[in-house]
Amino acid sequence: MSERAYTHPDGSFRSAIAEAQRAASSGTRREGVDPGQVDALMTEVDERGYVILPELFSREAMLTLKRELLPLLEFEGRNEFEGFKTRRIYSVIQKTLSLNPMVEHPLILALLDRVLMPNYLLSQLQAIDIQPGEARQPLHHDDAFYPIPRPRPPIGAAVIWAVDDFTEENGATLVAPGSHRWGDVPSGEIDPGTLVPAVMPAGSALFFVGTVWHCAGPNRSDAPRMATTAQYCEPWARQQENYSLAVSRERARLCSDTIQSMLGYSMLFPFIGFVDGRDPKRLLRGRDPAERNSSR
Ligand SMILES: O=C(O)CCC(=O)C(=O)O
Repeated sequence: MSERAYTHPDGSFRSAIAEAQRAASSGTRREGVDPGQVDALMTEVDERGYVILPELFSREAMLTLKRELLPLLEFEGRNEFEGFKTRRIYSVIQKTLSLNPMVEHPLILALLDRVLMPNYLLSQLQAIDIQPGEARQPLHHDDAFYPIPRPRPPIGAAVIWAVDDFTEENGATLVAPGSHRWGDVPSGEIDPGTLVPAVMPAGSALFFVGTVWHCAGPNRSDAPRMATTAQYCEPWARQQENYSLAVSRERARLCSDTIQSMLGYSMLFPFIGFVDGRDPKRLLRGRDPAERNSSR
């Protein structure tokens, strides 16, 4: 995906900030990540809107993760979108830190660095366990709730991690290749026959930009299909999960600096995200200025 194509063309304030921040971060190299590999993956993302990253975690790691997540899967979905035969975990970081290595996997961060502005945010984090007999989820693209007409740059990006093997039978995510370039299309006009299942072994990741149409496939197998998913958004966009309320400060302190930033303990300088006129990360280091003032 060419960054240039997604640069705001009007020379506005926002554009100037974006340019300055991109320039400041252009020297950033994610530890252990080959920039050539990222270039090649981004070529695929540019062409199709998504890319599969095989086996970033071991099958054993996924089995351990599954054991951790199963007791937290509390309720069935409440509508067609959540899936009436699908169980989800929300507010994940408040409940377990076991998804953190996925959220901040270096290769994922290296891709996000190319798609979003620095200090991008975590928008939501979930586990999704699709039970046998579940129907296909309604088609959607993840940044559809930002009311900005398409075609346009993505406002977010997402990763779906296969905790179980993803197969055509058990509900592998279905993606519409090239749909990130579409204008505003009613979902009913999309031919389901053109959707491609993201078949991948456990521990693999499907990375896609927020403009890609996709959905969970129907689970026609006799076993559940577990995934985790992290969505990220531009630092100027509102997060879907309200992390300042969903994740306590004590819990955020247990996270890495990167995840703290993604939860919202960061700023898009100079004016977005401040607390008491300064970087909110101070709240995790010292005393809360709101507490200080309210104690007077
Ligand atoms: O579980 C999947 O494969 C996709 C889920 C999804 O796209 C969603 O719930 O937004």
